[in-house]
Amino acid sequence: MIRKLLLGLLVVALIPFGLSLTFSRANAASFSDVPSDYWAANAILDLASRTIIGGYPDGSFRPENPVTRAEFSKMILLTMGFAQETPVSATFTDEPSDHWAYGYVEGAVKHGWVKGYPDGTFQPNGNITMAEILTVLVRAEGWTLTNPPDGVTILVRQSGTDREMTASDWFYQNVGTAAQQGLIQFPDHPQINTAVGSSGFAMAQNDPATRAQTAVFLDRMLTNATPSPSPTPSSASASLSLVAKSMAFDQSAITVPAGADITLTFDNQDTGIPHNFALYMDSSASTSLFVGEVITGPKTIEYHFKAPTQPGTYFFRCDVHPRSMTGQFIVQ
Ligand SMILES: [Cu+2]
Repeated sequence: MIRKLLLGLLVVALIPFGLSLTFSRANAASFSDVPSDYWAANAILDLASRTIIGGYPDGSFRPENPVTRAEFSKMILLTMGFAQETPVSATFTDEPSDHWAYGYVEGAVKHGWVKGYPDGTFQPNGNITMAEILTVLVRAEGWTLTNPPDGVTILVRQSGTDREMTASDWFYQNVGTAAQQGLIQFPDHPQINTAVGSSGFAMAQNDPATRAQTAVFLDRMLTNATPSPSPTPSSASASLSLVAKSMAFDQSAITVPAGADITLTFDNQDTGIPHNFALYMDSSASTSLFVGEVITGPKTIEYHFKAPTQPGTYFFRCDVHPRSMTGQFIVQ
C-alpha cells in the first residue's frame, strides 16, 4: 500500500524554549522510561526541551511505540515553527475540529507536508513508516530531490526479505535525498538501520516507525538546519539591521567600524520563536562581547553595544539556535 503523504516546500524552522543565555537545560523534561543511556535519549530530550514532543501523564515517553499520523503532523508543524490552522470546516471526515490534533493536521496539510486519502479521510490513528517520515522531512526542508549517494546500498525490507531500493519505489528520491542530507547515515544507529554495515542502510518498508526513531530524525533535521533565505553581506556601518526569519539570519556577515557605538535593530519575524543576537570573540563562543536579549517573534528590539576596537573577524550567533544561526562579525 502506498500512502502518499505530502508534497511540500518551505524553509527550516523550529520551536525551542527553555533557553537561558548560557543555554542550559534547566527545564529539560525527563521520562521514566528514557534513561540517560537509552540510545535515542539525546534526541528525545532535545525535542522535549523544544516542546516538540512530550510524554504521557504517567511520566513515560514510550519510545518504542509507533507514531500515528496525527502525532507526526503535530511534530512536523512544531519542528518547522508554524502555527496551527483551524479552518471552520474540516478538510477530512475523520479529523473533526474537536479532535486534539485538528489544528496540527490542518496546519501540516496547509503547508503541503501531509495529505489525506482519496476517500476524504486522514486516518489520524494510522501509523507512519520510516520512508514516509523521511519524505515529509525532505519536503518540509524544500530540498531538491536527488538520488542516493554513490557507493551506498539502501535495502528495503518487506516480510523479512531484503531487496535493493530502486528508482521505481515511490520513496526512492526522498530517501536518496535524506541520505544525501545526512538524515540517514552510513553506518547508522542499529536501532534505525536494521542491517548492513558501513555503506548500507536497510529500511523496513511497512513497519511503523517508533517514537524514538522519529525523534532522532527530527533532531537531525533541527541540528543540521541550513540557513534560509540566502544571506547577503552588508557594508560597514555603525547603524545596522538584522532580520531573523524562517530560523535564519538574513546576513552571514556584518561589517562595522572598529570601536564604533553600534545600534543594531534586530527584527525577529518568526512567530512564537525566540531568537537573539550575541557577539563572541570566536566561534567557540566561550568569550562573549555582547549578548542581546532574547525576543520572541514577531518583535523588534534595538541593541546598543560597542564594537571591538581591534579589527578582525569575530563571531555572532543566535544563542537559541547556536548551530544553525551564525555569522561573521567583521571589524574594520
Ligand atoms: Cu534563533
